[in-house]
Amino acid sequence: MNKVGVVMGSTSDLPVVEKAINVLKEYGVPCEVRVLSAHRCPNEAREFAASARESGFSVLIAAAGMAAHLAGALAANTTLPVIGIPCKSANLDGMDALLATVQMPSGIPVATVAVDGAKNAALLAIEMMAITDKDLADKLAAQRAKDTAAVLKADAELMAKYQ
Ligand code: RP5
Repeated sequence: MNKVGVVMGSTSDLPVVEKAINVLKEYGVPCEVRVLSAHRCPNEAREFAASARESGFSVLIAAAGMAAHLAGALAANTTLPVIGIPCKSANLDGMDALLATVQMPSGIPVATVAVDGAKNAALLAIEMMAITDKDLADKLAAQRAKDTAAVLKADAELMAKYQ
């Protein structure tokens, strides 16, 4: 199976990014985790993205906060799908990173998840890999069924309590 690249702009993003890493591990999807800043080491970030396809990656996840250019900078240098996680920081509640990540120019897409939405970033990456992997698709469907059952159980309990 090909890998998912999980890249963050700083180790200060790791508490958020770990949620994505854990989901990828739960589904048995191999990942490589890197710290590569679009601003502090732009050459290394560019090289990583430019060689990602031949290095065996299928999807890249990029997490960054503040002027969050990492996902866009990676996307500019690869035609692999790039999923951006805007990370919340102290001053602007993540709105800065959200806009910097989501507002990509036409031709260079970044699939942006919610602020700190690391779990959905991992699930979206897995869904992309599941296009050609039936085992992964089955695991995703099983999890959806569990999630549905949990909501319906909570619904039945609430109805019983407040009837
Ligand atoms: C961004 O700036 C990083 O992704 C991080 O979210 C933010 C702050 O980085 P540090 O100053 O904590 O290294 O590039």
